[in-house]
Amino acid sequence: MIYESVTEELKERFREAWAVVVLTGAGVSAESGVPTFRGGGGAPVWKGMPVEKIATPEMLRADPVTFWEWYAYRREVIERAEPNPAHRAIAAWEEYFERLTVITQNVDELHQRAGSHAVVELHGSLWRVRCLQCGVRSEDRRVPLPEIPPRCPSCGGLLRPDVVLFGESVPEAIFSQAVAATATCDLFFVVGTSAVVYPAAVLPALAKHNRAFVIEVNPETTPVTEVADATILGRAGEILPLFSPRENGARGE
Ligand code: BV8
Ligand code: ZN
Repeated sequence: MIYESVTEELKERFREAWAVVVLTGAGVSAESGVPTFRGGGGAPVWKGMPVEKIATPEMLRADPVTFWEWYAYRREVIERAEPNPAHRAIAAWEEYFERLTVITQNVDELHQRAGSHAVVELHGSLWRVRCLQCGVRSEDRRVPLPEIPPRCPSCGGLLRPDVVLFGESVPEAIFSQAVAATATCDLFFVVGTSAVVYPAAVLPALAKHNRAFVIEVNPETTPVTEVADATILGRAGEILPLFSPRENGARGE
């Protein structure tokens, strides 16, 4: 069902919920000035290449300079970006519900910067790196990077971002956390994702199967729209703050 605004009925669903999951994609960071992948369906993101081509282990091996130019660019954009009202609204919801889990496809850590604590990073974080030589994983927030491609401080090996590239699997422990939260929630938000990338894209259907109420927030319809109980056509930064627990005070007050 398509909605142009947040109705009283949807606010009632929000107030009544106990265990909430918010699945987010690049659209939740769009109003922070972080470019989306434009529907995840083939639009070029860097030097004419779509995300499906550049965000691959093949690209990292074949052309580490071009691969890392794109990630260095994204790190610079994200470092300058601030969480927007969508990230902040989701963070504020945490104290209102018995359980609130953010499952994000994003690698920008803007949910954490907005104050969210329970964040499942399906695709990792571009603020962590891993050495291809010695395997050491570490946090790396240097902007700009001292060299492209960056090298491991302890063994000089090539570093890679600690993200899940296309063709790589989401770590089992991470995905089962996402499945567990999805299978036991009564309200499931899908915010700012084109829902074409798997396995993240199976989660809305799993939520529906577990009889959660599914609310999609996106300026456009997506494959989730036919699964969702409500698709609110709008920008996350405008829509999410309208579900404000503030009005109702914390539960039980
Ligand atoms: C796996 C890396 C296999 C980190 C990402 C052929 C070959 C190989 C694999 C496949 C194949 N065919 C299918 C696959 C599987 C593949 C896949 O799903 N491909 C798709 C394209 C068909 N999946 C994988 O490869 C996954 N792994 O399957 O492993 C396997 C299986 C078993 C055993 C071993 C191995 C790995 C998937 C993870 C890939 N890594 N990122 C990084 O650098 O970011 S995914 C990448 O695309 C992004 O990270 C992001 O997560 C995703 C894009 O999705 P969205 O977040 O939805 O962003 P998008 O731009 O698409 O959409 C934005 C939306 O926001 C839009 O709808 C827009 O309308 C909306 N919007 C805009 N503004 C706003 C807004 N909404 C609200 N408010 C606004 N203001
Ligand atoms: Zn190393």
